[in-house]
Amino acid sequence: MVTKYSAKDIRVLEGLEAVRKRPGMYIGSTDRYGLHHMVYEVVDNSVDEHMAGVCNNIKVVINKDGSVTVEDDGRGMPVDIHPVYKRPAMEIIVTKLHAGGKFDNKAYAVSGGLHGVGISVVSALSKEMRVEVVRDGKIYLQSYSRGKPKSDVKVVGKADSSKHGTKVTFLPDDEIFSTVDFDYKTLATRFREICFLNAGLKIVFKDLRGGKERGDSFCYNGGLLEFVKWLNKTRKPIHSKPIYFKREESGVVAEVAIQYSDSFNEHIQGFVNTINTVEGGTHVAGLKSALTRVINDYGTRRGILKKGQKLTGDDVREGITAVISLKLKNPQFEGQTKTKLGNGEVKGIIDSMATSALTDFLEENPSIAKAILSKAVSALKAREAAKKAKELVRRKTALGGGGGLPGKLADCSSRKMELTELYVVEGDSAGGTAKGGRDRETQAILPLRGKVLNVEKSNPAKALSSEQISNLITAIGTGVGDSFDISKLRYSKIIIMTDADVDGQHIKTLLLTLFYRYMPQLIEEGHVFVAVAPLYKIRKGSKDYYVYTNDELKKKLKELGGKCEVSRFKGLGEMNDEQLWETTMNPKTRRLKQITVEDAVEADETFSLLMGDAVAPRRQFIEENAEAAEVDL
Ligand code: 0R9
Repeated sequence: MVTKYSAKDIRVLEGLEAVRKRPGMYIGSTDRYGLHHMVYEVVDNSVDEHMAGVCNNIKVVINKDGSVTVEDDGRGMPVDIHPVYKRPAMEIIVTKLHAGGKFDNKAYAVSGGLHGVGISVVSALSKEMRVEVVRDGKIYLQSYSRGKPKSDVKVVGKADSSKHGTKVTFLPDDEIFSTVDFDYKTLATRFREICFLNAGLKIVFKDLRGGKERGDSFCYNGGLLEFVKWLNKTRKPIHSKPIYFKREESGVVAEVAIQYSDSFNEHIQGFVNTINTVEGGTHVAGLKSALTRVINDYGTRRGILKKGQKLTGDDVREGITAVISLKLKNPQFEGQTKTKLGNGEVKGIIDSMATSALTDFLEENPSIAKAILSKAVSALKAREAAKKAKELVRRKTALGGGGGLPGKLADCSSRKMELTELYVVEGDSAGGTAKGGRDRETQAILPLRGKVLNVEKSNPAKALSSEQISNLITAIGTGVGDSFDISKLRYSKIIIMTDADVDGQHIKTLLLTLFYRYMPQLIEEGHVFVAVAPLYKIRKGSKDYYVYTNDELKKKLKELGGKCEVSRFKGLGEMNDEQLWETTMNPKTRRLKQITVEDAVEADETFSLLMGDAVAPRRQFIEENAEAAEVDL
């Protein structure tokens, strides 16, 4: 039935009620993303205070009861009586929704925060909130519940007159959020990023939840310079001093740090007003075009490039790690997740600014310039070799019959792309079981033997000519890199199915990195999935049941009653055709996790860590994740 609204049904939502009715409009969503956003929103207030030059320390604590406390040493929220509302400013800031987000835009030269909706939204979506302000020798306090004050602002004590700051504690409302369980790593990663982007700002982070106690402290006086070095910690840099510049033009302040490593990939991170522009945008485009031009010009001028030899963008970015951070007044965010900078004028501004800054840098640092050019020239040579190798593969498949598909592939019979799925399966034995269990019409199986070639450490020619990878690429049909063509995609879902152990995790990371590096559009358009394997097997009598989470295990045991044997599910190889079909392949009962660009970026980072040259961080990662790898996916 279609509901029709007439004028009398439309009620103008007022104030924070609107936020509780449509939380997604204000914080993006009510899942874990929105939950963590609540913390960012509060911390952003403190960061704004740092940008105004009056706050150096922020403390964030996840309390035992799951609430979060954020404390800063800024001026303290104003508490004087607001001339229009006749209430203390602090109460207005926390309880009134303000169009455009911030209460007083004048206070901020440039404001951070993805949604920038302000602390009143956090208050509306919290069961309880408490704000304490230290100013002018007094401590002020007000508490709220679901956005409504529980009492007036009160002076609750005296403070040293040199002390000042704001302390906010909030407990997210479990009636609004699907989860209220904060993830330490997610928050810590964002705090680290904030500190790299705001040189000198210190964030102390603590988790006091029972059994999970931990903490970190972030402060980087070197800012972006330290950021690129940190990003490169798992790689081998080819020059120790990063390229660095900070310039202002037409109201845009840009800071850029670049350091090349011996890796074969590019890692460029863009930020606008401290927001991570995961999808890139005009600032990144401007930097890339300047890089290509400047490096080509330098190479030609110095006779490093032969006549007619021209480096492509990919050549000059091979092995690059770069961070570009912009401060600008009216950023326009576009894209699927609103993390792509859209301001058209920015491209030209950054291009011209970076062209002059990079030219200066190369002229002043000839040995670094030489190292970068020699890297780019070998990329050019590898690209030419890869082209030849690709042509060879193409010719081989054209002559090979069977439509050129790899022999290992058990293809499906339907050619209706929208219906078909490719299962990429770890190992020949699980591959065999999957072949037996599948729906032959719509599900194709490609078994992968052993570990997929390490993409980060191989140049493209080697990666693409390895048998495993060329089989996978041929099966998918689209081609890779410049010749990628989505219209040739042979399956609408590409599903990675690996064991839930460390090896499986490894192969999954490798495959995601491969897709991210060579066929990113597959991920962007939602074609890549991971099959979630069950966590436990329950045996009652002669019947087996599979469950995916600890909660489901408890529920199922209760439901079954009596004597049951529970075992940790070890690998796909444990199941027969029918069981594999029921648990991981039947579209009606299976669980798939769709891979997002963020997942791929995370895999890419994990990958560098696992494959890079730095041993200590790799060992730490494996130790930290050994158990997680068994439980996750
Ligand atoms: C722990 C989280 N911190 C905050 O939420 C926080 C907000 C805030 C703030 C100011 C200083 N510190 C803060 N911490 C502030 C003070 C003054 C001017 N601008 C900002 C001042 O003393 O003149 N404010 C956030 C919003 C506002 N203040 C206001 F301007 F809207 F009032």
